[in-house]
Amino acid sequence: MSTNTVFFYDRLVNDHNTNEEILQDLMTYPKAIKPKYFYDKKGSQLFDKITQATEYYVTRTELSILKDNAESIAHAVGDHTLLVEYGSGSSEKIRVLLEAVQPKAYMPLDISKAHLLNSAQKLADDYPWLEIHAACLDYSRQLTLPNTEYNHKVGFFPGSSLGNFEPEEATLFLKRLKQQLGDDSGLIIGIDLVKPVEILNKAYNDSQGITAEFNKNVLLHLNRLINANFNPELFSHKAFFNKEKKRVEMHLISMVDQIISINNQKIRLAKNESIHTENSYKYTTADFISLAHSAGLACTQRWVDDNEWFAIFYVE
Ligand code: AVJ
Repeated sequence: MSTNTVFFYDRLVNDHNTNEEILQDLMTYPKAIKPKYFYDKKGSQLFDKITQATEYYVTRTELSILKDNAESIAHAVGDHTLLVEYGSGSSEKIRVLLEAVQPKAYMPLDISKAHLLNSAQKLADDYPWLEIHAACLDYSRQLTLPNTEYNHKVGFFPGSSLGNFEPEEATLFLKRLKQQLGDDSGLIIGIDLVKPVEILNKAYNDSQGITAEFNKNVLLHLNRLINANFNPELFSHKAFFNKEKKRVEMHLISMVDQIISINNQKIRLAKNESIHTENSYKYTTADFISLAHSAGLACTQRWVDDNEWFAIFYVE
């Protein structure tokens, strides 16, 4: 029996503009699908499976940094806090922070409604003392946070999801986070660091094919969202580290010449043509500090693992 209720805010807008934007990205050359569309119910489940894959060091490494430095992070965060998580997914990492920080309230934000509700309810059961405000929304859009009584807001943006943005977009995004969180705020941000290319390539080409399935699943999501008829079996998964741009790129490669119908429009894909589905930018510590700086933010602390594969920064 649960006595701790979750306040829920449904703010996901899937409007005409969204569909137009998806269509535009598929009609320009090179074709692209924004990575936020990975996360339908199935996609969120597949992502959770990726985080368990041996080759995908990202989640495991970040979690170990959180655990090893929980006290120090809690000290940076301070008291009387509202923790706001951008892209909360299964809300697993936050557990470490909840225990160390003992915040007043927690506000998970996620684009995937079923996943968000599930995770928030589990958390409410496990932490009866915690006030939870869950908001289903697309955090890449302009937004105002649901109103609460807490002024000291600290953002948690884990997993290196910042890497999905182009560096210029990332700067604007960090500026916006600061505005959303207010004057008396801080930000805990997880950043995947530049590392040897073999490790990166393996992490996005796991041997069980989970990442490939995750990549192809975006097509099934679009089929429902914009009434398209993609057949995922006619695409192959491609992921590699682009050294010049310091990013892992994911693509879906059309294995045949084909025509996709989307509502009453037709889109042609040549054999071997790519749909670019994700960039995952990797940063050096210096790169990230200067990115934060360009957003008007200062990095006051950094926590890393022994290999320096991943870093968690506190920015103010
Ligand atoms: C959730 C964006 C951080 O880029 O590593 C994992 C997504 N894509 N495997 C990442 C992802 C392929 C992930 N982020």
